[in-house]
Amino acid sequence: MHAQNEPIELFYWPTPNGWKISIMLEELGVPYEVRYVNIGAGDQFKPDFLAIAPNNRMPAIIDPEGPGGPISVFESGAILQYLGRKFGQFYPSDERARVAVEEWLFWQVGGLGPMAGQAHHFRNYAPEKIAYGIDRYTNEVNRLYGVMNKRLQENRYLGGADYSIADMASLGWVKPYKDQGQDLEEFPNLKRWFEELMARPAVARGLEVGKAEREKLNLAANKDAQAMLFGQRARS
Ligand SMILES: N[C@@H](CCC(=O)N[C@@H](CS)C(=O)NCC(=O)O)C(=O)O
Repeated sequence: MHAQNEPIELFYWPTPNGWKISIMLEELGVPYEVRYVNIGAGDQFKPDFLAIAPNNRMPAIIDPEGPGGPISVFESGAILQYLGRKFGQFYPSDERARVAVEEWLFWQVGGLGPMAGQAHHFRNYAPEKIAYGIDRYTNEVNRLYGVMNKRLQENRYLGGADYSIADMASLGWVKPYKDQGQDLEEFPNLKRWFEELMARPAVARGLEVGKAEREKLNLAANKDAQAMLFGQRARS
């Protein structure tokens, strides 16, 4: 595996999108340093962060040992691919296997993540309980869980036979399944996958990163953080 001498900087907050990268870095066992981006306090709008992550969303990384010099990467999927390519792990180089991993990686980034995020919002954070929004996103997450469950009936992992960045991407979004109104008993293959992954020591370490910070923020009760995160419009 490629050696990493200087630590990778991880711009991070402990949420499902942040966990993808803390898990990957723990799985790789490469040195990294966490730079907390407290999204409830507005750190995502600081100019230094926007310079590497123009979408004002974490995670992002800076690899001081990038190709030809330091490189920054934003968007969790792009970060997972970058790290997988660089270290030659959890992202197969065989084209067929790679395509399967990419299918499920993009499925998570474009589907499971946004839909589960909306389910969290309408179920747990919206100031009014809007039945239409709750039902729409709870049902869509249920459909997506069904898609994963079917895939995992014939494949041990989402990408196929091997554990990959596609699994790391989805795990953090299944972890809060109760907040999405889901019951894993309905999805036995997904439950088997979830329990296997949660038992991996590197996954446990990745999920621990910044846990205390997350508990301090308590978004459901923190009106200032909600004002920072909800109702954003274009900024000049
Ligand atoms: N598509 C992005 C989504 C990242 C994202 O939504 N991050 C959230 C936390 S889970 C965030 O930074 N929110 C800050 C904000 O809403 O201002 C990715 O996969 O990296």
